[in-house]
Amino acid sequence: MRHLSLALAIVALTACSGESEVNASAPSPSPASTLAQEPNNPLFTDVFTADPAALVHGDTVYLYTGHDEAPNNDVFFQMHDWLVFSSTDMVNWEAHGPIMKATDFAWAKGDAWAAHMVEKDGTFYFYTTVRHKDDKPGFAIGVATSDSPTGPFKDAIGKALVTDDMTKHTPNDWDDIDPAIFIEENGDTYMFFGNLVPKYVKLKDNMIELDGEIKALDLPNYTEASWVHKKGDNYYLSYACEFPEKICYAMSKSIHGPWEYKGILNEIAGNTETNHQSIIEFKGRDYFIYHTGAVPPIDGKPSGGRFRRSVAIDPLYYNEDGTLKRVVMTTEGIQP
Ligand code: FUB
Repeated sequence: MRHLSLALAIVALTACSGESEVNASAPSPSPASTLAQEPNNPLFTDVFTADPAALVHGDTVYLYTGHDEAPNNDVFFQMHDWLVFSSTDMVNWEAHGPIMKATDFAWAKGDAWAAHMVEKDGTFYFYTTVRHKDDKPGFAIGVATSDSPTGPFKDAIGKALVTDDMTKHTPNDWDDIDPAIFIEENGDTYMFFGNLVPKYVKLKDNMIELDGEIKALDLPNYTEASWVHKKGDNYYLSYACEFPEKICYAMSKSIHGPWEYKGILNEIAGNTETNHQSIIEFKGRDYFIYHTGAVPPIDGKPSGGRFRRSVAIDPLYYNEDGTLKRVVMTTEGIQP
């Protein structure tokens, strides 16, 4: 891919200068020549990936992504399955292929939107957004399980965990999307989700049933993409805000809030108006994982963009008081 970028840049430079041949003896600027280091963002250029959800398991990070397959950026999302990649250094990634398709949920029509993986007692639980069949129209949340982080995953309950008719906060049929799971140290587990109205609900110990009512939260400019993590005694709820989407965040001393809004964590990412973040600590460093539309046209195909997104990673830094420093999105990404 880097070679291809270089070739494309040379072709473009030649075209702009009106020269008909590349002068092999002249120094030719390349994308890499503007960087001090190799470009590691986006992570993958042979497949479009979106909505990252990373799971740290032992000495490995498993990165689950949506899979953008829209033929160009004029059509809507075409997302049929979810992919997984793994790394032990956040630089080198191994692709393991799809873990399941949206239609593996027999009750789902398709639309493999954002998901989240957690592990409990040796079982991997994959919570995800899909479009439900017409008996319960609208987007829904399902849960699938496996004894391996790379799957295969199977529907754990044979029906949706959350359907559109279970919440009435907005008239939209896509307002129950983007599950994000947080497991407390005592094992209590909560699922955050929503579009326009953020919501959360406790899960039973079996991880596959709701335990109580779905509650709405009040977070400024909330759009979607909740993600909850904890550092020290601070809880962080980050989310896509406004549209085009930035990533904003709030902090609390309890999973139940109150959540204090802290502002923008990441600005609008290049060439896509959605965003979706994942925040992890791995081997003593903190990471912010997101998507951009930054893949250039390859082999004459349409470039990355709003429906052809690509996952990227940059470091995340905390201030002394626990607040988060604004993310700096880079082309270099994570270096060895
Ligand atoms: O990828 C489809 C949808 O776009 C996700 O569910 C949202 O978070 C947004 O990224």
